[in-house]
Parts: sequence; structure tokens; C-alpha cells
Amino acid sequence: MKAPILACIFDLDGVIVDTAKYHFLAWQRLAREMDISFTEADNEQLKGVSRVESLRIILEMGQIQLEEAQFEAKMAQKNEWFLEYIYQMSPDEVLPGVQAFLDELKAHHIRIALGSASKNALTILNQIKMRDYFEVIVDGNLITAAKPNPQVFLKAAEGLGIAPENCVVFEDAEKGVEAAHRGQMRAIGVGAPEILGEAELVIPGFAHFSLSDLNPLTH
Ligand code: B16
Ligand code: MG
Repeated sequence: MKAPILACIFDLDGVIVDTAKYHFLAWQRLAREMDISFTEADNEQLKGVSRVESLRIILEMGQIQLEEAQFEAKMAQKNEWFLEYIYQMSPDEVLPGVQAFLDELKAHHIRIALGSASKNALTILNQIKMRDYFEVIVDGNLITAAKPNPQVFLKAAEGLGIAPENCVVFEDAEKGVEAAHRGQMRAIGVGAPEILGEAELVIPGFAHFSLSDLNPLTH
């Protein structure tokens, strides 16, 4: 018998809500200003990756080097543009089935936490009116090591007071699945099996997904 599931830890972007499209638009605008071509396919590399690392990847694509102050200014500019989109978001943008699944977890007294690389996680959760679902929120402001380092998920488990073996992580990024495993947690991939094949289970999304679908993980 495998360890029972006492808590679920959710990534934010790509799992609860699709903010990747807004990250893309803001990064693309920044890249364009520097004459760097940046496509939606390039944007895949930035999923789950921190803001600093994202800018490093884009600058490398354009073979551009920046002084620290300019680097900081570019990150601030990108975030300003990103937030313009975020402040337009409404609760309709919560991905299908997410709310029903969270309600089901609550009804079964399964604890709920957020583990996101984003420094804007609280702003986004408030905007989509989902803040109150999460008992513990660990975001990019609280961590020093990015995924695939398990720090974000371990802190979430610690905040809940639940052992990692009793936690399941929901992630859309390969590095996030790796982080869960490195933290001794089971992982559910949300997205494409080709990318998330290391997860214990891969689902296309939460529509028609329910707690009983996690049974194979515990038996
Ligand atoms: P911010 P997640 C991640 O969120 C995004 O997937 C990634 O594209 C972004 O660069 C990162 O947050 C940092 O976001 O600039 O808002 O701090 O998937 O870990 O919820
Ligand atoms: Mg994500």
C-alpha cells in the first residue's frame, strides 16, 4: 500500500490558470525592442522558469549581454507589461474543472497549497478570486532555489505540516515534475504526456477529473 494522499500542492501558471500567454506577450514585446526574434515555441522554454532565468535565456537567443542595472530594468519593464494583462484577468480564466476539483478536495479534508515560481502569485490569485482555497502559498518571493530544486514544494508541505510522501504535486512543467520527485512527492502532470512522461499520471486538464482518479496512486 502506498502512502495515503493527505495534501495536494498546485503549481499556478499552466495548472490553475493560463498566464503563460501573458508572459509570452510581455517577453515578446521586450525581445522585439532588442531585435530578438521570440516565438511561441521559444516561450515553451520559459514555463516554470524564474523571471531572471527567463531573461537570461532570451538574451542568449539574441547573443546580447547587459550590465546588471540594464538587466534589472528589463525585468522590471517586462513585469510592468505582464501586470497590465494580469489586472485585466477575471475569474472566468480559471482553467476548466479546477474549482470543482478544489471543492471536492475540501469536502474530503485534503489539504491544499500552492507552489509557484511566480513572484506575482498572490496578485494573480486575488485577481481570479481563488486566494481563499489555499491554506499555504509558497511563491517566488519565498524561495531561493528554482525548480527542479524541490524547495518550493517542500516549504509548502512543511507549511501544511504534512510529510512529503503524503503530498501530490500538480505541475505543467517538466522541471516541476522533477522537483516533486526530488522532494519525494508524487506528481500529476497537467498537459502533454510527451513532456510530462515522468509523472505518475498525466491528465490533459481538470475537466472530468475527480479525486477517485487518484486511486491508482495509493493502491
Ligand atoms: P514572475 P509557475 C512561473 O509560474 C511561470 O511558469 C514562468 O513562466 C514565470 O517566468 C515564473 O512563474 C516567474 O513569474 O515573473 O511572475 O515572477 O508555473 O511556477 O506557477
Ligand atoms: Mg507552471
